[in-house]
Amino acid sequence: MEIDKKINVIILGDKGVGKTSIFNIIKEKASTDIITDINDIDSFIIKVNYEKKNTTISLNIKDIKNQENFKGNIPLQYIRNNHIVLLVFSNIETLNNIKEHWYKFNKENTNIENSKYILIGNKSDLFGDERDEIVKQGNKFAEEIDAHFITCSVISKDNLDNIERYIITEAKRFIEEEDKKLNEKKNNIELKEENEDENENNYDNRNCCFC
Ligand SMILES: Nc1nc2c(ncn2[C@@H]2O[C@H](COP(=O)(O)OP(=O)(O)OP(=O)(O)O)[C@@H](O)[C@H]2O)c(=O)[nH]1
Ligand SMILES: [Mg+2]
Repeated sequence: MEIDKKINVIILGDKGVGKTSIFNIIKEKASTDIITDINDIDSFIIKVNYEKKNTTISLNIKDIKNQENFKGNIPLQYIRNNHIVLLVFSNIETLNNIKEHWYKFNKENTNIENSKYILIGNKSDLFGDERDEIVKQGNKFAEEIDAHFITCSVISKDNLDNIERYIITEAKRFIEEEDKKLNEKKNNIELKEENEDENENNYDNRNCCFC
């Protein structure tokens, strides 16, 4: 039977870096309309077949509306259960805020172990003289946090397909890691039970020799 795995994806980054524009680009492939939460969060679902695991993945993509700035109050319930985090910036200053604030903010408040990150340098059409530095620093930080790094532009349509592609790759990676952890746990329990059985047998045999 097919199982449905739900993967939550949130878009974080400074005000105005292009989060909603990216959300709308990904939305073009969505299986549902946008659902607006009373608490100012927009979301939609993309369904993806994961044949290897006989599973359908429901990617629940979320965008926070009316965000003021980093200090603005983002309710922590939005941050708790995300398996994948898109960290969006658009220049060196907003990249620094990803490193100093957004990444830590997510790390400190999430309940998900091993959440996956995709670092997105948007507005590549406006990088100008900062381009080389953005690419250098983006690659370095992505390596530090085990993330994919892409630059893109919603305006010039540069590299946009790769955003969805990476989200799907990371969703599969998350599911594989979770399955591996579950199997290891199961194997450990079985091994423990086997050892216990063996000890019991040894005990019975010993008793037998004494009688
Ligand atoms: N030049 C350029 N402008 C862009 C790009 N992406 C978004 N913009 C513009 O940047 C502005 C802000 O984009 P949004 O998508 O609203 O940014 P946001 O991060 O959702 O902003 P908040 O929700 O206010 O935090 C808009 O005027 C967009 O048209 C891009 O790739 N290049
Ligand atoms: Mg927005």
